[in-house]
Amino acid sequence: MNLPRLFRFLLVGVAAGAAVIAPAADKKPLKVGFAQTGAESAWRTANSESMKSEAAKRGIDLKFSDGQGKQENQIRAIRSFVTQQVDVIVLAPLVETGWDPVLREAKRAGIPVIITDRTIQTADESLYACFIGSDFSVEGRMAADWLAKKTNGTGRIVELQGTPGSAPANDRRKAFGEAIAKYPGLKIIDSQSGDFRRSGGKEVMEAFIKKHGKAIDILYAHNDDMALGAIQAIEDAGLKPGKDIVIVSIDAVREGVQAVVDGKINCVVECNPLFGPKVYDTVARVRAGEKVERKAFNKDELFDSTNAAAALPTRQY
Ligand code: GYE
Repeated sequence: MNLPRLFRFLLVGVAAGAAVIAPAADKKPLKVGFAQTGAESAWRTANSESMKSEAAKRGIDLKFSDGQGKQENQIRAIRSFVTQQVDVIVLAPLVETGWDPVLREAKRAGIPVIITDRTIQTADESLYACFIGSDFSVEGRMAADWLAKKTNGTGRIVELQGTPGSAPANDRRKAFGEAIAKYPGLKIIDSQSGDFRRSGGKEVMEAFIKKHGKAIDILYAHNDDMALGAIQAIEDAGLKPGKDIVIVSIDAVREGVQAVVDGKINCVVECNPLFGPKVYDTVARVRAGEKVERKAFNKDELFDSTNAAAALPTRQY
């Protein structure tokens, strides 16, 4: 028996003994460790806020770690959650691979892990309890289908990818590429990462315009922040976003939907970040040893000129 497990074993023994004399000991707040990727986008800010405010509402003792866009920081955070003996670990994994060793450490310590937001690739599915987030392949397909319809299946596309190696960048790229392959007139002429950041979107779009000039008909951005950065680059080049270049992006943060209303983005596919309540419901169930859905996907919509203005006042993020 390793040390953490022995410690937990003793704790359970002590708790069981204490329960006889002090049943209130059971009321200890749930301790949850959340390893967040960073603060790269408006989506991320809304997601962190949802996780924090919902924890406060439920009296959960939340240990929040901002990974600052580095996997090694997230790995360190998980290790510290194990040392702090949290009840459940929640991980929003920056990238898809490289989690097995640290997840094994959590498993050995008997601490369940819930993966949220982005999926991971692992050979050992027993390393996490479940996944909660959006289906990025569906989002990529929704963007492609909308585009194919609006452009009659023709146009030269530049693509702004998210963080390299992340599930949303991988899935949004792959699903979009497969969907537009049905339209021989739609071609991706360039594709680079803007790291899901507004500054990245602006820089890469400047480079695209320098390289391809007027040959760009369409921009597909893996998130709104990069699209908003790119809009600045497009306007700086004397072009009209939404007209000279058709823009499709993903997230539907308030500023993104506003840009649709303003005619600068043509379509945003929703990716809802407000799943704090769903995560903590699941934390409680996992903690109680109940069976939970292996993969729970949020339902996402799409906004364009037909419905953005009506939706804007009710956007929550
Ligand atoms: O689309 C992007 C954020 O993982 C779904 O990460 C999330 C993505 C989101 O930075 O804005």
